[in-house]
Amino acid sequence: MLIAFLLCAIKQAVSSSSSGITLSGTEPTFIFNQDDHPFQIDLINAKLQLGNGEQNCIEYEEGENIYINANEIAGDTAFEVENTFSLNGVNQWRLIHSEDFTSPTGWSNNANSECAGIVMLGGYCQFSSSEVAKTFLDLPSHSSIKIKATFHFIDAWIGEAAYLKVDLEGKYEYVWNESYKAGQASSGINICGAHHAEGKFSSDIEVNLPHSDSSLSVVFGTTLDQDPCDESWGVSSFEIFIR
Ligand SMILES: [Ca+2]
Repeated sequence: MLIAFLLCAIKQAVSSSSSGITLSGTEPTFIFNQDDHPFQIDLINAKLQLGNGEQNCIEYEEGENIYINANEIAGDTAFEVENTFSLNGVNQWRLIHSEDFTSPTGWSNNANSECAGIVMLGGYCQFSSSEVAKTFLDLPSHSSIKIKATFHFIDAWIGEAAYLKVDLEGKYEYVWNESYKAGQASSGINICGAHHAEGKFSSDIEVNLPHSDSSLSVVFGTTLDQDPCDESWGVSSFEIFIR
């Protein structure tokens, strides 16, 4: 009697179809009964669970979320997240834009150059007193923004300042600035441009801001006032993150 009941239950839960195996009936379970590596697929109230019967490694809720419980996600292809990626309930930063400036486009001045093996927007004999700006449109929904970049001080700066401005609710705000004096590098190394040593060739920029607009305008500039072949600057590794 018991065997007949089990066979009936299995027949109800698993029926073959032209394209594979169909699980049907109430809360069906498909069990891979391997002694050292048990595995089962459960469908419970439209939630699909994959695991070993005690712990689920993947749960899928129809129209809702996929939960992955794994120590490591690896593969030969990219792992891609289309929407918010959360860890322990905390939304993670998503990189939505990255520029290496090998072919700058959309900036108010798209000049680029290479110094010390680094390709940058602007650079020696390119940028001095003028600002360079770019507006990014159609950003995905977000409440915070993070801008990362590397600023390069080149040649004869004498205490002038570099800055990054961002359009926040219709008003440009200074969100980063830093100054540099070439005199502090009198025994320094000349690594870019003219004969003046670079005492602070690279300076990292990282700013986090409350921001929810679908567009973002950024402006890099300086208080330099001389020829760009005497004192200049560039920007590399520009990235925008949201969450
Ligand atoms: Ca130099």
